[in-house]
Amino acid sequence: MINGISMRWMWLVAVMASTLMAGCGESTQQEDPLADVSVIADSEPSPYQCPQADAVGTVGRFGEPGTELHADPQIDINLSGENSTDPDGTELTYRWEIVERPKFSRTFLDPGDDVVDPHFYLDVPGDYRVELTVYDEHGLAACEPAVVEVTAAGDYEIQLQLAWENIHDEGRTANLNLHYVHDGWSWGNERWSVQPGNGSAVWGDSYVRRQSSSDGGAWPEYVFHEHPESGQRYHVGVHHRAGRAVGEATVTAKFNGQIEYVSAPKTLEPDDDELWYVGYVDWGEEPLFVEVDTAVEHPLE
Ligand SMILES: [Ca+2]
Ligand SMILES: [Ca+2]
Repeated sequence: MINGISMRWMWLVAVMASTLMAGCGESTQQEDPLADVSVIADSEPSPYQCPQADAVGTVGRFGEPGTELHADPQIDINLSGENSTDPDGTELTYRWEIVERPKFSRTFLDPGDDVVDPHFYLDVPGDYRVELTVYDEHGLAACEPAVVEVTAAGDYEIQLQLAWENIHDEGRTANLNLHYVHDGWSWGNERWSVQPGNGSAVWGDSYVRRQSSSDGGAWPEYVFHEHPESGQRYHVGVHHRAGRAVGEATVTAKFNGQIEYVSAPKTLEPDDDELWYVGYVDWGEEPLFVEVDTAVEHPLE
């Protein structure tokens, strides 16, 4: 028989043991909050509760915060984990990770993966999934990670992508520029083309916008064209700005989200005078991309 006093002693020893084990975790977590999670998790009963991760993202600077976002490519997603909480009231640390991204994406969390509110750039159209795990002061991980999913759409009637590799670059990057011009007008016309000197245009009921990376690096450039005019023709070109590395360019045309045309890779030398006339879009009942693939005289940018 175990009397009442022995029972109370056994209970006290058990509580002291679990408190000591938890105390070990607390004393070492300062060096690495991830290292001793298993120690805490295995100690029963734990006096601590796992924190709750909460993550939201905002498209650009003024969007509505959410967890399932739709955005144009080439815009920033601003993340926030500030609504994460710990039932024990301890300070939290943050660990973000981009766990899914589209092919060719090179985006990263800026200024880092361990701040409460990093941001990242949708460099390529497609699906992104970001997870946030928070850790409390005892090193205990969130019960489950919080998730933000982003679809960088591009479900425009006409979407053009210019991507390129830098070759023979000796550390330099090629700066290629995508051009798109309404039929009947010259390359570089300020109202009837989009190019480095003109980022958007309204042609009839249609709206055209050009997106490019500001760093001149090997990130894709895009033209998005909403509501193109039926029966109209639009020309597509690529210019390699002078004084930079050689670039090997590929142009892709999507109609209504489906790939319609992919060019063969094209090597472009730095040159001020020539533009690679890739081809043209004939927008009608059955839209076509017609390849031309020739060099034409290039206007000033
Ligand atoms: Ca806790
Ligand atoms: Ca460019």
